[in-house]
Amino acid sequence: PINKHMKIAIVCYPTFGGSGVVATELGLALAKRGHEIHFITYKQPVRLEQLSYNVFFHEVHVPDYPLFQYPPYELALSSKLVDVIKHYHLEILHVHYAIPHAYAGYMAKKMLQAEDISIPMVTTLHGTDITLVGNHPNYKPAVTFSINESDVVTSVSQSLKEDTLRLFEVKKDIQVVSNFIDISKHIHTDKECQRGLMAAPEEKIVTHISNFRDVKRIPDVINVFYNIQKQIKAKLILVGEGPEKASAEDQVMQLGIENKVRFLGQSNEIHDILCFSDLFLLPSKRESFGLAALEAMVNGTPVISTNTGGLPEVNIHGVSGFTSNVGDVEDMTINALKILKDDQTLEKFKKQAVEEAKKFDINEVVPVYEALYHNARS
Ligand code: GMT
Repeated sequence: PINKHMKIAIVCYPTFGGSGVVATELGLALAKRGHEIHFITYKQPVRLEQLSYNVFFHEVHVPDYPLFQYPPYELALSSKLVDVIKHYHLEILHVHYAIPHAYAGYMAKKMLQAEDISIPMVTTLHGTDITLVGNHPNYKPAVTFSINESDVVTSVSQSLKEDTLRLFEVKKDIQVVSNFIDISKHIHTDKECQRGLMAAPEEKIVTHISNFRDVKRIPDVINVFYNIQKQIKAKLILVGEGPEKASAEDQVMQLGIENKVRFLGQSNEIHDILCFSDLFLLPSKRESFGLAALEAMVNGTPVISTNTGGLPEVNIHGVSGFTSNVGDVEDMTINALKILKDDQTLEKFKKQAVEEAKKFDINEVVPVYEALYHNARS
């Protein structure tokens, strides 16, 4: 039966990125439903509550040696997978991110096959593994191979499925299983949100959260805010760390808005921050889904984003916020001001954002993965 409890290995990146968050939340939800979950990665995932029932964490150590200019992580991961799968009699291997996880997973499967142990591998494509990194000629053959050798392939949005089929010669069927959110964890009442920490009562709070990579177009975030604060009293909160952060600090200084901008760095309190945010900016050049936008919406924060990739599947134009062409700072400013112009309109968009977010309820998505695992095993 589908509801039979399974023993599942989850491989993901343990960092702040969306793919790691999705993998961790999925594992925790599966554990709550009685499955035994084994996270296998190089560091404890940032959102992992280790003290949960049915949750195990196995750290991959990569021994260093002067000969290795590049420590062989895939080798260490595939060996760890073999050990853990054998020792705990795991039945499903779910890897998030094609490289190097699906690649290492394939090697683990082959090593286990030599010992007559078979385990199906489910690969979830998250976006950067396909559109940014995986598509690089140096990686393309390995990514194509890893996708085609997976037993089940899923993508986090319809748009990512289309990109994958366009960029790679994929022989496998790709199932869209959209990213999700645990709504029960994130519905706040106004009382709990500590706005006073960041802004005066008459100021609106605009927020951006990302890994500050080029693809997030941080200069657009700052330019849209610059235009907003010329019209209304507002503060900008920037959360995250990454290569574009230093130039973002310079840009803020050059525009002379440093007393209106707070850089908070990496944070585990993003839901508390989003709770008191009035608007979320995500002007990315590419985005397969935009989990940060969904996290904003569930906290009642409308979203101004681009219309690239999977973003229009999440942020519904005119409902949860607005979408614009990549780089169209003017249009994003106009849309932002449409939402922020009066409290009644803002309240309407906040409510609509929550309603849209509810369509991505984790309770709808976890059974889809369970069914998928079940089918992969039979
Ligand atoms: O956006 C990033 O740079 C991080 C990246 C990741 O691998 O964690 O995010 C990707 O996966 C997320 C979870 O599925 C998606 O919500 C993001 O849209 C996607 N990023 C891109 O496609 C650029």
